[in-house]
Amino acid sequence: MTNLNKYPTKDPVLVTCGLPYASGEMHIGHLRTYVPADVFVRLLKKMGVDVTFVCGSDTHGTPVVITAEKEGLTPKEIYSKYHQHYLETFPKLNIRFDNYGNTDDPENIERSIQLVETLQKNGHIYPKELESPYCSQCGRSLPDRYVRGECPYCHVDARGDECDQGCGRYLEPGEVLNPRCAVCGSPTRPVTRTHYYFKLSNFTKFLEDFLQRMGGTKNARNSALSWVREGLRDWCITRDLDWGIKFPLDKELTLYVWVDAPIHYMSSTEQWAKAIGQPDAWEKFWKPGNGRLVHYIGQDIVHHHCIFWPAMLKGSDYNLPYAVVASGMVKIEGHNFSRSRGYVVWIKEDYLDKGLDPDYLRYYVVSGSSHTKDLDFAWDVFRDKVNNELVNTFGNFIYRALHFTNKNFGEVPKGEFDPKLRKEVERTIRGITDAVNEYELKKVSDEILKLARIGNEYFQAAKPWELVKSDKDKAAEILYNAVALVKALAVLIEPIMPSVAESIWGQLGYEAAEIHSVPIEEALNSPEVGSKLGTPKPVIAKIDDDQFARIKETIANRIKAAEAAERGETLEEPEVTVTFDEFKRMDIRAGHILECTRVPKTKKLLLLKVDLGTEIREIVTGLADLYKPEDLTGKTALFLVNLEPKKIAGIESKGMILAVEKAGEPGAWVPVTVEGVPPGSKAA
Ligand code: B3M
Ligand code: ZN
Repeated sequence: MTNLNKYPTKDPVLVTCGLPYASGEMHIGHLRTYVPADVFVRLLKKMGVDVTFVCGSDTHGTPVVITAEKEGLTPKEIYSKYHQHYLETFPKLNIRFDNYGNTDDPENIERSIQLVETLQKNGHIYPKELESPYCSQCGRSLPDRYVRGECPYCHVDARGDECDQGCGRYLEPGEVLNPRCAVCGSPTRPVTRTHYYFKLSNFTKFLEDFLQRMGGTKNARNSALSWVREGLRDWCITRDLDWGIKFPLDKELTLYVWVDAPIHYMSSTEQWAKAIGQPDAWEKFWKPGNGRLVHYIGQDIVHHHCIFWPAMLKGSDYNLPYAVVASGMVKIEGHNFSRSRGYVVWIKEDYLDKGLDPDYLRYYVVSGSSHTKDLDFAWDVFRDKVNNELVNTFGNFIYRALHFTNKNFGEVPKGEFDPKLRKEVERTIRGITDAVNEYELKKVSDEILKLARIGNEYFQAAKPWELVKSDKDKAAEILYNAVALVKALAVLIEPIMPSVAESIWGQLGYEAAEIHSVPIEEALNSPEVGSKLGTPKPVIAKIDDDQFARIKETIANRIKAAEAAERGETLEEPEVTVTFDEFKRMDIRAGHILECTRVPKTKKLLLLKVDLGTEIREIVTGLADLYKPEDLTGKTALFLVNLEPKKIAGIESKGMILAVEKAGEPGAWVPVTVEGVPPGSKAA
């Protein structure tokens, strides 16, 4: 049996979210976990629970190394860039962690080493020879995502550590059949080396008991139980990879990323504890006791969180997860999420930069599907949800109630909370509490929308716009109740739409930001007669038709381009014209390349010292895979010299060399060189 009657609780609760790999930008798939987790945290706060919320960027492992190689940067440069991106983007979505660190932080390195050493001391780690794939072509070992092959279970093409297109199983190194190098495609040869294993098989009995008690969603518990019953193999926790935390028992090896990533939940809590000036406060969650660990994750990483992680914690004498909440995945317009096929929604580029309100997306994610089911994101559905559910049902009631009351009374009119309506609010709060206990937040948005509907019907049936002429006291009574419902809606919607709730709270005449700390019971306290109201204005805006059409066009073009690329074609770029003035703004000049050197620790970058006649500039260019420094030194080429300066690999680059791409050979760039012109000569 799982725990009954879980929330509210006096026990401290730590909520964590799966760490995004710092190797790409945030997309809507990420929100499937982060938004519900943030809503859950805000709901617990409203219920008076002592809750802390931590996360961080995952900076190790092959996802980061592979991206670094592609972009010609070091792993550290890559993770710093994307870590910054996540740090800035979460708050813009009203997702507020109490701490957001990263797995390369010193606290995480220290804690990971401590944990591994404890596991070793407790007899859970042993060395064993492992035969794993090596690529002679690339001259390296192929851990995890560097290798692809056939899944030994479902026989679909899989990557080294996970059957990503088939059964979704976690795969051990050396396990894929007919392995080939994911970078160059060559078949591999096996090499033998001593690696270190975690004695997972010793934890079989423990896990079977633990999982039956563990809270959270059924999808997590049930799949984990079935893996335990299939039989657990020991887990290889080291990798032959240059990037990551050095393995304490053999410094030539690196700790597998899936060891130090969840440990960051602990070190992120330590960082939070330090930041609030109570360095021991992390222990109330992580030392065995009554602290509750609640992990929000995607269902693709259940194995790591329900098998490896509790066994690691048990084996190193820490507290165990209280609940694992696993979400379904996100589809885009009915298609499986795929960057390469264009089925993706980038949070910054496609949503925030278009000026769309983050709260609407939060509402979509929460209300769009049951937590453990897949969520389909479709732009038309998005618009309908905003324009119908949010504007017509929720927003309209609030605006009409406040606007009409303000116009006729200028303050909260005289009245008493109708017991029938108050009961509806009580029922809504009960429904929300049940939803929290089931980790099923769609029920929260459904309950709130239902209450808004009740408000609309009440307003419509009582016709205060007529009463105000015939029976002002009666009108006052009705409007008093309408305002009471608005107040309840503001309190209850805050966890899902924090900014919208602030705006309503301000219009009710309260200090707007206080809404975040108002307890849920405040929804039952009707407003004080005679208190002043703020200026009413609509709290939800309809999605603008023109803007919406532009968004859809961008997305449709992206999908078309991806389909064309799949067929090996490039789409004709639509004809774009620039005015002569626009052209004149570009300062293109001949520059003499005095010096050319490789940028250390990068694969693609060259640093040029360029004589522009009046000055010598540093310009970074990504041509190192095509040209040696001596190929470019001494040449005179064309440069755009008034391009905005940009830091590349820590160097301020002021300008760009012009190059042409050979027709039919994507990526084959030839610099535009000129002869017989002195440096600084201007092109037009
Ligand atoms: N960095 C991202 C993923 O596989 C991975 C999560 C780590 S959680 C400890 O979804
Ligand atoms: Zn499989």
